[in-house]
Amino acid sequence: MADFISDLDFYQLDELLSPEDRMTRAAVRQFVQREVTPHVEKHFADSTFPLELIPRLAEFGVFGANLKGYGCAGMNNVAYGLIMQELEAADSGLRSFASVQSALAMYAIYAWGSEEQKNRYLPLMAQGKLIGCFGLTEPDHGSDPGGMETRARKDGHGWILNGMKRWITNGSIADLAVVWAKIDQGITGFIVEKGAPGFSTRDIHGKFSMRASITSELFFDDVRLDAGAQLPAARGLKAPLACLTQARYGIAWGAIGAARTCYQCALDYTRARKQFSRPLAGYQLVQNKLVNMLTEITKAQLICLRLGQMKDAGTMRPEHVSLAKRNNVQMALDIARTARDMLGANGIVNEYPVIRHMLNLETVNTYEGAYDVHTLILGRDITGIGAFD
Ligand code: TGC
Ligand code: FAD
Repeated sequence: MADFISDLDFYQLDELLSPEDRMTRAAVRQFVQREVTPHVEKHFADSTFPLELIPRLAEFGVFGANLKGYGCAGMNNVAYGLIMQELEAADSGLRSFASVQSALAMYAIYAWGSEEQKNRYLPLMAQGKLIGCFGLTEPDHGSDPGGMETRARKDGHGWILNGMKRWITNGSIADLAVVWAKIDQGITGFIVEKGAPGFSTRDIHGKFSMRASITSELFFDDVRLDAGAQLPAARGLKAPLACLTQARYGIAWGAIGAARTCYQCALDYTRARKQFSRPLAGYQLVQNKLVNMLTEITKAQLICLRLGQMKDAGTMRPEHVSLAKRNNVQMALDIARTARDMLGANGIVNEYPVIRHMLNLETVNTYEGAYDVHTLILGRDITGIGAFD
């Protein structure tokens, strides 16, 4: 089966990338084509995550790629975004694994952890020898994480943690969970290691989306934690939300990868498939769809490149990321749905990657701030009036 991984660059944005960034992208793209796409449909069908890829991803410096020190690659944010794009060109689940490890679990420790925590966990996480997950969402609190019910109470020098998290990527395969909980002073974060008495996980089955990704529930039943398990600088909802900004940044780039694959597949298919007198690509209605796809992908690429430059320059605000995540994921989902239609009956089988991407993107549109939550974040930013409740 062709992989449909494409190098679409209609506006010659490659000219704006450094040679090092282009080399990083080329290496990850080649890796994805050789070692991921040949097997990803089977993982999606079997609902398994390709664990064997973890050390290989670490060799490319993927985990914590844009963090400095502690064994991390210290790449710039454009290079990090390009990596996310190549991973998601194969499957959103692969990008999600890297996002959760890097932008959520590692970043939480990097931004809010003690020196001891950073030295203990980050080098091993960069090497893929320790896997992390990030527990914010609860069964009754998704878009409103501030309402969380998971609680930690002081017990001598340590803590006792009780509660539950749901929809947690990498949950059951993680060696450590970054868990957000309420204490008397507000919200804070804890590092809970696998095997801690009272900590258990259960995988969520029956997903039609993100099947090549593990999604779990986390349960905390009187879990006793040392004082050293708390992230000392994590005070208030701002701490987990700052991690989300990092992950949303990577998703905005990643979604372009999924869109690119669907576009390339629709282009190749309609050029080859004849109906009535000529190839489908020779009909005006089909060309209109292809041109709209190309236009939207090009706009998304421009948004991300500028966003990456602003992130590197330190001028990026969370609202800038909301615009990119909201636009690019909706764009990719629209392209995947249109591509699915353009393939006709072949659009529903796993001989082509389109329906897998389409189903995955339904999740990507929901997680890390649903589409309408980003609408409200941006609405509040431009009007000064919050419309959340
Ligand atoms: P709000 O009053 O807006 O904010 C509280 C404090 O946080 C600050 N802040 C942020 N800081 C950094 N980055 C952001 N994105 C921030 N958003 C807000 C804000 O300035 C304030 O600071 P301070 O100093 O004044 O205290 O809080 P709110 O309760 O009104 O909530 C606003 C809302 C709805 C935007 C927020 O709760 C939200 O983003 N909800 C969506 C939840 C979400 O995205 N969950 C994702 C869970 S993780 C996940 O899905 C992983 S998927 C796997 C993968 O990534 O691949
Ligand atoms: P809800 O908050 O119930 O929202 C449902 C709908 O209502 C959405 O369309 C939303 O836009 C809309 N809505 C909500 N509030 C408003 C409002 N005020 N005004 C108008 N409309 C509104 N979470 C983690 O913490 N860690 C993870 O690793 C993680 N991984 C995930 C992996 C998968 C596969 C999935 C599906 C989810 C994952 N999540 C994770 C959870 C994800 O972040 C939440 O699903 C998401 O934040 C939305 O929450 P919810 O599903 O409870 O939807």
